[in-house]
Amino acid sequence: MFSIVRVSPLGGAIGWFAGEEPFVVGTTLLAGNLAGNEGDAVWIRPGYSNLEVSDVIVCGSGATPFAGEYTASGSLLISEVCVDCDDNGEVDPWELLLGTAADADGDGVIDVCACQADLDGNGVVNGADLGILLLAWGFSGAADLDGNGIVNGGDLGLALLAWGDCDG
Ligand SMILES: [Ca+2]
Ligand SMILES: [Ca+2]
Ligand SMILES: [Ca+2]
Ligand SMILES: [Ca+2]
Repeated sequence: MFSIVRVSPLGGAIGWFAGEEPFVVGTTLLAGNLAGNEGDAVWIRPGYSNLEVSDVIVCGSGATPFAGEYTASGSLLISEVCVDCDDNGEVDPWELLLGTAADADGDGVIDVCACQADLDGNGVVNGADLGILLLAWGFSGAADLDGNGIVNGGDLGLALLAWGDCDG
């Protein structure tokens, strides 16, 4: 038998207490979870290792998204920030997993955001845009490429990913 505290496609946390039978968590987004104790997104009771995650995205969780042993099949993406570069309220990797957003060049940045890092709009992401981003460091605004409310290292990473000509 098992007990699931809460599983939902958008926001939820899983507690795996005593499953005798293997259980698969498939195609699930766990966004923005915090646990009072440990296992901010998923907690597995010590001694059990039969929880399987398959095509799961965990983002915006506390410091320890997983506590306990689990097996991963399919894809498992764990990231600190729930990136939503197009501000449509949907976590981008989740959109890519579901196929509701396109990423033609497969770099993990959805196509509509390909040129978002071109902050001065001249068709190329280069040092000038980096300068604008650094000026906005610590603030919100257009340079907040991942939409987490602050311009910081995550946005710098996205700008570097988009470096060069805008071709999307
Ligand atoms: Ca999005
Ligand atoms: Ca892309
Ligand atoms: Ca530019
Ligand atoms: Ca940001």
